[in-house]
Amino acid sequence: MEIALVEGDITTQRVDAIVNAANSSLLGGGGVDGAIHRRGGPAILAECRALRASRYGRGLPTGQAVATTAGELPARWVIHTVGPVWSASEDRSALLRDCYANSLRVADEVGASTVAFPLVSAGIYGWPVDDAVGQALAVLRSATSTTVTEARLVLFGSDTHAIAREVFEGRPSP
Ligand code: AR6
Repeated sequence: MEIALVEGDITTQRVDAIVNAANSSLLGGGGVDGAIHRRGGPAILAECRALRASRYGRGLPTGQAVATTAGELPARWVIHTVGPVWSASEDRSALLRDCYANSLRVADEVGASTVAFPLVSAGIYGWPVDDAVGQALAVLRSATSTTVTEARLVLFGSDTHAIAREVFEGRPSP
């Protein structure tokens, strides 16, 4: 699997699936979640509501992932995952890695070969960007039993992209 780092907006990516940093309600929010629902149109929310009614009455648990179609977005699928809220006192990184591993598994299930990921938990949920990149790469680099051929980490803004590139290339952050 090729791993690519790009600076940009995930809603414009031409890939089979984009991952959404959602919350357990699956009913939308701010950040990348807000952008995906805004640009993708109401079809995504309608499918999320149906998932709540059928499979996730108590919400999608942290670390899990589930797919809907992508409405008006260029992608075919949106894979919704719920990252953990950053905690300085508790190591929740296994849950963050679960988000990437489970999103890849769902991508396999829907037959998506190219997948774009945002930096899950690194916005409103407060995860430090360098560590969020490290957790993402730990999963993506060790993924062997997936049919995904390209995992694209989409960094929002030049600062985030610069930090991600340093982690990607193994350089210490300044
Ligand atoms: N494209 C790519 N990345 C983006 C975009 C975009 N259009 N917009 C923001 N980011 P966040 P979280 C980056 O806050 O921390 C929502 O309300 C952003 O700069 O979207 O997992 C949900 O409903 C950051 O690097 O997600 C939840 O309640 C990264 O995406 C909560 O926020 C993730 O930031 C989830 O918080």
